[in-house]
Amino acid sequence: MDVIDQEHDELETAFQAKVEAEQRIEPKDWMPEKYRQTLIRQMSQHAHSEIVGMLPEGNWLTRAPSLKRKTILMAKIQDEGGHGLYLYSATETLGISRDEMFEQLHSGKAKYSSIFNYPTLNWADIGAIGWLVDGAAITNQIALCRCSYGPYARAMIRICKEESFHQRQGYDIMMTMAQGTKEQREMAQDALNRWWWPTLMMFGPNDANSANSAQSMKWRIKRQSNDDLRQKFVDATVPQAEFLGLTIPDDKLAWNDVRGHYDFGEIDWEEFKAVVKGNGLCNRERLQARVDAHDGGKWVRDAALAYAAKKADRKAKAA
Ligand code: FAQ
Repeated sequence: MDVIDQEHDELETAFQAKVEAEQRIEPKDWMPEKYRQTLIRQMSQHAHSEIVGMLPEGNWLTRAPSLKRKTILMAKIQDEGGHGLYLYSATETLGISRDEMFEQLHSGKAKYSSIFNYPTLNWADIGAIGWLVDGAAITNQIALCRCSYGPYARAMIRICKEESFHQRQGYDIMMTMAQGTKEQREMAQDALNRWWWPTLMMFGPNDANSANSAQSMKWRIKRQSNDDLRQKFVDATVPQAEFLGLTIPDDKLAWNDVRGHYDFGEIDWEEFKAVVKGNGLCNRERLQARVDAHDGGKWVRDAALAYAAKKADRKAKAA
């Protein structure tokens, strides 16, 4: 082993010891290149999910059933945009530019959550997204508040607080509809039928098929496995559905006294793979909307840069 290799091994051992001692890794600290790349992958995909996630809900802004619901939905969607911005900023601390991240999204190289490739067909879908999708997001993100990378963990704390409001606003819509007319109850049930399984897919493949989990758990980027988080979500959500008087569309769903958890049916992994590959119901539409927004905003970015250059020039001349 040459000196450089030995030094690298020592750095890596010290890094792992720091992680295991629950000390946070900060942007200027030494980190293994693969740790940096794993974080860039996960955090940028998370940021993309927040931004793309604004689209299915944005679809209902002009058709919200009251001014109050419209105001709440507008605030919720703006929060998601804010989450994207904190996450892009946190990812930039790892040495990748925002332009590169957008390029990866627009070229299809970077993924975003499969859930946002499903359509929002009726108003109850907005309730189901808040209740189920934000509910699943919080379950996953509470664990990420203890992620070993400081900027990601800190961003998650505020994001979780906001997601908790989102989950409640979704549940409130579902409650109103579940207690409403027969048609409203049917809309609420239909939304639950369509969003239940895609929500369970948000947690990713089963642990046995999760390519990144072992390493990410060792580095304490991930603190709980995909299956453990999915189970936690199911256990928390079943009583909420019962309270609404709605039926979860899974005939294998049953409380298991021995395990102390709900058993549930198998996810359609072929559907999951197809959506992640880009062949879901709305993949093309979602990506095109992002590309169009980016292209449409070019003149604003150009103007901001020209203004900054002009100001810097004036300052230099005055000095
Ligand atoms: N969709 O080895 P693993 C939200 C990919 S935010 C698409 O288990 P990992 C807020 C995965 O990237 C929702 N791809 O991967 C909101 C990997 O491929 P790669 C987003 C998926 O990273 C609410 C491959 O499969 N939340 O909802 C999915 O260890 C309402 C193998 O998987 C986050 O991003 C999927 N569902 O674990 C906004 C949380 N699952 O990259 C608006 C942060 C897996 O190697 C409205 N992310 N893949 O090519 C995570 O916690 C993790 O990245 C997991 C996946 C748990 C998602």
